[in-house]
Amino acid sequence: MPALVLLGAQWGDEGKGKATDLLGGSVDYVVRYQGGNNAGHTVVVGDQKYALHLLPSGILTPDCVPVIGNGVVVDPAVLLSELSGLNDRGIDTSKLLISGNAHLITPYHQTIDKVTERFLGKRRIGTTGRGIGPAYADKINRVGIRVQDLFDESILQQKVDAALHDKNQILVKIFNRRAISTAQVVEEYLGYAEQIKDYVADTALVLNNALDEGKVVLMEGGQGTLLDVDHGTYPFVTSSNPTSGGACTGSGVGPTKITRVIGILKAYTTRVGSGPFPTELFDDDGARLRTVGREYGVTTGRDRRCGWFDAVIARYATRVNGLTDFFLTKLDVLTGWERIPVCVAYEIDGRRVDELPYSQTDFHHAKPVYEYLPGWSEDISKAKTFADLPQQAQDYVKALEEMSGAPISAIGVGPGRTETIEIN
Ligand code: 2SA
Ligand code: GDP
Ligand code: MG
Repeated sequence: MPALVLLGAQWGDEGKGKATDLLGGSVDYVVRYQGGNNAGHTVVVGDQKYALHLLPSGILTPDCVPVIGNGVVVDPAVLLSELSGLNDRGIDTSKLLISGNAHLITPYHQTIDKVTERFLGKRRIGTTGRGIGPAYADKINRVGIRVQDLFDESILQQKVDAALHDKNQILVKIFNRRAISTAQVVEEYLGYAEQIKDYVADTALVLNNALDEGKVVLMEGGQGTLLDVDHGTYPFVTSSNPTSGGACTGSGVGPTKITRVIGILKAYTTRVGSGPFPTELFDDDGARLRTVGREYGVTTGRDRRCGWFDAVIARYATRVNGLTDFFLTKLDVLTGWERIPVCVAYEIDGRRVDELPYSQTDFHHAKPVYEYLPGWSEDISKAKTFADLPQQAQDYVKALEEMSGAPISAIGVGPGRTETIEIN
């Protein structure tokens, strides 16, 4: 039986949390495979709203095993506070599994994230300040601390010491900050060891055994395709691989086990942080998308930048992820516009370009080429079938499907679980 991947097709915040929660009832495991507590995945169940940062959205489905895979960077303080927050609301979190190979975020990663952003000034990435980039940098530089290191005090001490050696020089000499003490970090992290030890497992083995037994595994991406460190708008990206390849490396499940790759696609576009965004709006339309769509960062509370749908990006997401289908979200937010612009191509230095340019300079110069689709004014939030949608909304969905290169298998018409149209 299969593994499925669910990921963001744009710059994140497409509604992955809701989509994962929707599928939760039909899968046995939900795995986060990259990122960390930079993510903000919202799930609305009845009158309850949950904002998940590090934990997989499947944690809200009683029979589902939530897994934090080896590709995730884990801040143990955030992990414990997220778990206790859910426990206080009556959610059972005891099934959680955490890979012993996942890397840890420490306070020095957060410090470096923040001072680097300040140092970059106008060229800053607009990170979430959670220490994500510096933690991944240590992983790649082979000086990272892994979850399993928490259970051997001497190893932990040596590794923290090694990791802090260069960082303290940089912090003190370049950034004029105080040095961080190894002893303090070790003491704090040994305290976490006791509290998380029962969750730690060889998750790659668990998942592969489960797949062999016919169980269904859903891999839930954080952020989105255009924030991928390899395939996104580098350097304005996160430091991991939200694209489908990352699901394999970040979980230990091989590509031959994956039978479906779902791209979550917002009916318009948003982005938080810096970087190019061809369809960004600076006018009343942008402000209206933000207000109606409640486009504010789930982790940082920042205003999200808003713009029209960009089909060039959607096609690119289909290509680099090998998408089998899309869930189109937030169609309801577009209700009330007389006509809706959709970007079908770019104009770059006087040329029409139909595919995302690989050159970052070209992408910075890309201007949207718009087609205008008729809007609708009816409330669509109660629509249960595709036929319930007004003709113009049906035509908008069909046009997006045609331009984006993969079928749309579900449509979101509101934040709640039931505000979804499934298409067979
Ligand atoms: P980082 O912190 O190193 O990962 O930041 C690098 C870039 O990645 C972007 N990023 C995100 N984009 C959309 N949503 C994210 N999660 C939160 C949310 C964001 C928030 O759900 O709203 O609350 O601000 C997320 N996480 C990282 C980030 O903006 C940088 O462009
Ligand atoms: P994620 O990071 O991809 O999980 O998305 P976020 O949770 O950061 O942002 C998506 C927001 O849109 C959340 O507030 C969701 O509750 C909300 N949402 C998801 N799907 C829909 C939809 O179809 N319509 C509306 N109006 N809101 C939605
Ligand atoms: Mg989000």
